[in-house]
Amino acid sequence: MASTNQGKQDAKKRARDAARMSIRGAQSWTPQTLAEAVREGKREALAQAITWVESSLPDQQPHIEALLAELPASDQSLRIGFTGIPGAGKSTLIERFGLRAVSEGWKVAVLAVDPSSQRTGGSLLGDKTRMTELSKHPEAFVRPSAASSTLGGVSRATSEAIQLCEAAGFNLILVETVGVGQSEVAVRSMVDVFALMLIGGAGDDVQGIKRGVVEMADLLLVHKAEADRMPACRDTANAYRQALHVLPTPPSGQTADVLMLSSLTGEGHEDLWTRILNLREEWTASGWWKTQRDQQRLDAMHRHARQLLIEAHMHHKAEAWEDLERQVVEGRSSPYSAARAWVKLPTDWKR
Ligand SMILES: Nc1nc2c(ncn2[C@@H]2O[C@H](COP(=O)(O)OP(=O)(O)O)[C@@H](O)[C@H]2O)c(=O)[nH]1
Ligand SMILES: [Mg+2]
Repeated sequence: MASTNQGKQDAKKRARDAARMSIRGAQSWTPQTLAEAVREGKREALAQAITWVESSLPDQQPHIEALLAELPASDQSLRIGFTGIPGAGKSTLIERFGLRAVSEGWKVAVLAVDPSSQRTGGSLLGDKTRMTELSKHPEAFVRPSAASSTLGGVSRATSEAIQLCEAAGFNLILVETVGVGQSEVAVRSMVDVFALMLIGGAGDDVQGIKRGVVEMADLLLVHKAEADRMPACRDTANAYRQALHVLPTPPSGQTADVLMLSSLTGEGHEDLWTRILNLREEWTASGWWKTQRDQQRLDAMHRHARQLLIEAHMHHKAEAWEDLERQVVEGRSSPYSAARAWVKLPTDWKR
């Protein structure tokens, strides 16, 4: 038993060392040299920096902190989140939307959050191939989902990835997230404008749309509105327009707009772009733009604190965690007492 444990420990240590090597990268970056290269807009450096912030290794944290301290987010950027079930057409829309933006001089970064990617082995992998034109464009940067064990990890990495992209000079940040649970909430708290994508004609139950998600959205996009799908899309759009009237007024003070669009024909894209720029203008004037960003910075701080505490404890007390889990499963301890027992263990706890 003891030797198996020892073997396990050795394997874990080897895996940790390998992870550390790949995070530091082939070049031995320091936070300062990496920050400098990101500021110069070097893509490999930006990719490497995002890999750093995705790391949850406790001894990487000081490097990450030093890196982020050198690279502040920008107040001049525009951050837009797109959510919707798989197949709603998010990636297709983002590619078209992004290409249009670069043609107008924006520098576009696309980030994806997919909490299901661990289970499916990376369901967003196809996106990179689908956003083929955008990912090849010199004024764009496309980063597929980080595979992380927890949603906390994915979202933490994403909010920092936004900051890094902005420091690298990207001023339009597009975040794609699969609408399958908490990821929408996480992404909502990172973007200025949040769009929910619907497919015309499909029922709410099919679309897996929850009222909570509709309430978070600034824009509802009835997608794939073209040709013989138009009547169904019109019905869906009208149904949502009516439903929105009975929902509470969102904190922005503005009821969400419902737009119909197709990324096949491009119909409605002009309207979407105008609507987003109008929202920015209106919310800047009303003060909501700044209020929302201030609140988001505080949310991020709280999220980090929770995550760092858990990670720090897990690093030192992983075995105790497993013991306590067993006690809970076997009914020898209640979930609450087990959690308390774990938190109260000293960090230098040894079996
Ligand atoms: N008819 C139609 N199909 C579309 C449109 N946008 C995307 N699609 C198709 O819908 C499917 C899913 O698209 P994708 O962008 O991968 O969806 P995602 O999973 O939400 O990212 C693909 O087969 C696309 O070609 C559209 O505007 N109209
Ligand atoms: Mg996609």
